Amino acid sequence: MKRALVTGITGQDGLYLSELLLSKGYEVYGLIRGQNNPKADLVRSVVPDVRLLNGDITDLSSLIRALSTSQPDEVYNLGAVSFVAYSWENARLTSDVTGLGVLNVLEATRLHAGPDLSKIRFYQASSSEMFGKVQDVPQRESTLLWPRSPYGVAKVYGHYMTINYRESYGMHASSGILFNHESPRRGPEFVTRKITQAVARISLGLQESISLGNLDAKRDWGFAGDYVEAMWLMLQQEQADDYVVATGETHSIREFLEIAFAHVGIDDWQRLVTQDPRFLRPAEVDLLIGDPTKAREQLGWQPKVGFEDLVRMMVDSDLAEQRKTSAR
Ligand code: NDP
Ligand code: GDR
Repeated sequence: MKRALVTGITGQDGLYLSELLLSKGYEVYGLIRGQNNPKADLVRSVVPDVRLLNGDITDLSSLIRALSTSQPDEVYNLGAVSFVAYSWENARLTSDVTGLGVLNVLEATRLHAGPDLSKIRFYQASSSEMFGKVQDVPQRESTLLWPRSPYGVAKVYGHYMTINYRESYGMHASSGILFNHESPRRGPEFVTRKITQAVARISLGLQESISLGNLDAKRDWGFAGDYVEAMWLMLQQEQADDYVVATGETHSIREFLEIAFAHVGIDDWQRLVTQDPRFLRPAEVDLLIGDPTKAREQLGWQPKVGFEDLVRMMVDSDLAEQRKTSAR
């Protein structure tokens, strides 16, 4: 039986990845931080077979302890301060967690493995946010990185440190440059879930309108359940490498709004959306569209859920959740 250690277990991807690994027969250990993490119950209810270990990716000794307890064959580093807007207000914290945290996990893994480093495979959650002010359209593995937020800068550090551990120590360390991926488990601070929650509430008469920032930004949105499969596939390859994981399609926030509102029978959605400068960013990433050719050809990976189905899945889930909450 293979063993995996997953950081960021309480997040969207941590939950989907654990479900995938458990379904493949892995023993899964999840790193959870804090004295009394409010999301521990969520993890226990969604994936009760995951064994939770206390630790924080900013704390090297907690990582060494987690590695020693779990003895993993695979380490997936998903833990991060992941909300881009928050990263301007907390640039130092973001650098410590999203940037230096990667170094800690790499170093703890190297120290734990000792001379036989090849026995552990490592995955780093890199991001399309690293492309920022994009230098190629579409963006691919070789595209010059030009991050536009403290989050993006921290991810670039983690990305290159992962490559450096591969090149310096021969570590099986892969970096997945994942484009935005969403699901009913997406945090409500991200634009997709903010919209689908509001659309559900507006259609049930629980909310009047939604306030947003830049509606013209374009993203390459896929389904998180599909993307965690690519993470796993990367660690099953003989050679570690870096891969863009994306759908190859891009859509604006406006298009997302249009499909979400249409799904609940509202066509004149513009009257329900207000723009609030508080949600604008000091520097925006205007356009993301990935070229997933390498992942398709080398990993045999492709997304299964298309954009419109993703939007509808999220609205349906929020409708069900809101109905349940308002019936209480
Ligand atoms: P989430 O924000 O849902 O989850 C982030 C996770 O990181 C949470 O489990 C959080 O734990 C954990 N975390 C935060 N700080 C620390 C810390 N100091 N030590 C240990 N864990 C910590 O993110 P996603 O699941 O969406 O994303 C997973 C990873 O993939 C992240 O690294 C993100 O940056 C990256 N990524 C995400 C993309 C996306 O579109 N979703 C695209 C590209 C990359 P807690 O609950 O305790 O806060
Ligand atoms: P992003 O996701 O920054 O791409 O990072 P987010 O959903 O926060 O923003 C996407 C785009 O929507 C615009 N936008 C708004 N965003 C939010 N959150 N709230 C609003 O009200 C709003 N109005 C407009 C933003 O300006 C932006 O252009 C996500 C995270 O998961 C990162 O961790 C990950 O690395 C990248 O995706 C790939």
